[in-house]
Amino acid sequence: MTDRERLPPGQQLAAPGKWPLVGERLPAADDGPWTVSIAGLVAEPRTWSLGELRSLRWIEAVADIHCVTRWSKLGVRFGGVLLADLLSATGPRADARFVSFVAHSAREHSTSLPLADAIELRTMIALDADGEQLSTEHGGPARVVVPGRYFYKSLKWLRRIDVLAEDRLGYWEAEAGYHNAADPWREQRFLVASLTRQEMREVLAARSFAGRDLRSLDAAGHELAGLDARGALLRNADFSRATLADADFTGANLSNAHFAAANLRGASFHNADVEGADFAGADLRGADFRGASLVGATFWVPNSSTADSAFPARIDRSTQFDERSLDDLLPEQAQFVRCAVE
Ligand SMILES: Nc1nc2c(c(=O)[nH]1)N[C@H]1C(S)=C(S)[C@@H](COP(=O)(O)O)O[C@H]1N2
Ligand SMILES: [Mo]
Repeated sequence: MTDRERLPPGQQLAAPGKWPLVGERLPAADDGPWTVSIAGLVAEPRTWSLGELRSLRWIEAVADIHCVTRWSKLGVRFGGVLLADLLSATGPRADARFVSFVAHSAREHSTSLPLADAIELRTMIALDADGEQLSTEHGGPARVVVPGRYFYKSLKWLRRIDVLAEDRLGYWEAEAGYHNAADPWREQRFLVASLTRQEMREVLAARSFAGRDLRSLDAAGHELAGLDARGALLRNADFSRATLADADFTGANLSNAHFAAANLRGASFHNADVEGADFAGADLRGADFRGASLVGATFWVPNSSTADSAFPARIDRSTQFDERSLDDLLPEQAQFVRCAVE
């Protein structure tokens, strides 16, 4: 298969050799030698040290990473052990249906999968990537790797695997509305809006966005010039074709938001999270992206099939970026933006 064929819909390749960091940057404080345990609905709960894990049947598997914020990194060779091998050492009970992975991290980050899917997808506990020990920022000394699911199912700093009868939603699935099934080939990115249709109409009429949880808001085509949306949670919000001149999105979370063909002249995205957001066809003259987090953001779509993204964003010298955020852009996007701001 060519690289293109290996890219699920709406994904772009990260620059060769680059592996963006997403979510938590560090595990919780060191509390002694690292262990991984299996608990819950098993005949015999068990705990392994890192040395014991390395002495089990060792698996090398090449996996493609697909982040929900629209970047992919193909062909990472992970080394580790199969979840199935650990599970069979503990003997899951007949009523076991789900596994929940729990991290040794500040918020006890977790994510879950149906047990049958986890096994069928050849989920592994990875200790190595591309022949070296996993770095701490990427989940070392032990992370989950679930091939064939968005990467938020691949938990960093694995400490415990709970075997459960009922599902227990993970951190992103519960807090950010990420889709619990997470199949990149079906673009199962987001599930739920935080508001009802009626609540959305009220918020749009009142134009009071600042600091609110408005994820998956549908504001397509709305007239919202001068909007105050500072610090708002607007993941996956739809602002396609909206009028947002001079809108203030300072510090907002706009990850995977849609701004195709929107009027954003003079809008501020200062310190905002716009990872995976789509700005194709938007008017960005005078907009401010300084301090914004831009991994996976789109400013033009090669061979676009939708009218809203048929044209590249309007970017010129008056559009402000800083070097660090430009550096985060995926290669095709960086090239376009760097040319446009000259
Ligand atoms: N413990 C923990 N694991 C996590 C996360 C997190 O915030 N905490 N984020 C998830 C998400 S959303 C992604 S895309 C990947 C990112 O892994 P990376 O930073 O190695 O690229 O880790 C996943 N596992
Ligand atoms: Mo992610």
